[in-house]
Amino acid sequence: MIRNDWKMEEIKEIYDTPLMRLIAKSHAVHTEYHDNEEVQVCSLISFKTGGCPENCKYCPQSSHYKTEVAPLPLLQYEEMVSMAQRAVSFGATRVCIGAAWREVKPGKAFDVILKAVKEITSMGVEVCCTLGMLEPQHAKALKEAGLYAYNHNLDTSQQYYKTIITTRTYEERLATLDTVEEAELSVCCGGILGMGESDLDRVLLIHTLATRKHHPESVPINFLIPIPGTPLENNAKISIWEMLRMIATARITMPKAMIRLSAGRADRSFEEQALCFFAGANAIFSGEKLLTQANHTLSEDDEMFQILGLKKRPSFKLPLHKKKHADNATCLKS
Ligand code: SAM
Ligand code: DTB
Ligand code: SF4
Repeated sequence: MIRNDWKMEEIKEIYDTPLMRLIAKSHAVHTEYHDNEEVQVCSLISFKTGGCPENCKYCPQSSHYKTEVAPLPLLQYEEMVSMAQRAVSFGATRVCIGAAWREVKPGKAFDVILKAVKEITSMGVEVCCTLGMLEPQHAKALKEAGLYAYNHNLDTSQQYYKTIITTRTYEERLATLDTVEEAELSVCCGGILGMGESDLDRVLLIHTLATRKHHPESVPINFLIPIPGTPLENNAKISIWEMLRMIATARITMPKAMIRLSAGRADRSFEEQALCFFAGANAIFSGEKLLTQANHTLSEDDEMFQILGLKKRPSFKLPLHKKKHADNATCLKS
């Protein structure tokens, strides 16, 4: 059953369940709603890299910190299309275009994105964008260009947010999520672990996501990549056990969502990733680079898929339960 009325205490209880019991439960939920041998592969394209006016303490692209990531010229339309073609030829069924912007503004750069969204959608893959805050007219333009999803992370709990970012508010983030939903775009929204937040902050983030009227269709769970030059450069790596608790709790509370094992995968072994998939993660970002940071190579990921017997999830596939209903509807009609 899909619930939107989760109590904080219930989510905390799930999060605190003895680990083996927790992942057994989340695996069962995963199996009920998804093909547990399928993992969606999404490839990232950074249209606008670096020079961002926001001060997110974790981010290599913020202009507030001196990091190795120098601002780059905008990508050309042709470059984006050929990057997408390459990713699709390697099995990606979702392509996400990112921009280090505070918000979308109308103009030439946005027009290039709209054109690329149209062209990449015509390749038969789900296209996602992550461009910062959105006004309704921009969401509408993206939808009209064929955009499937929009990524906009809450990152952490409302209470911890202010210690990580001060150039925008949690409320602004939530407002953009509403705008995305109103434009009938699929919502991709998750967070980051390892920024110094408490277990309670993690539970609160899941509570915020799992009590939305509609759960996000995609929940990226990022693990902090500590970036030299940012205030979080010395943060400790979080343990696999904490990763599993977060993934399992997200899976149990939001059964239909795609749980995306996102940043911070590059220094994790096949064994660690296997546990994450078992606990309910069913999507990854593939390609040598995320937006600016190194990722596993394509051949490493292929080897992992082969060892674990995983297959790449086709695009536009619904969770099993939704599919059951869709099939019933067809039966009734025919
Ligand atoms: N500028 C847009 C925004 O902030 O919405 C989109 C791009 S932003 C880079 C997308 C997400 O990447 C962030 O919300 C954050 O969750 C993740 N991210 C950025 N830097 C990271 C890091 N060092 N480690 C882990 N995740 C990171
Ligand atoms: C998300 O939650 N993680 C991805 C995607 N959505 C856009 C981005 C991760 C970025 C990691 C740092 C970098 O490569 O710059
Ligand atoms: Fe800019 Fe997004 Fe990085 Fe924040 S996370 S500094 S908004 S690119």
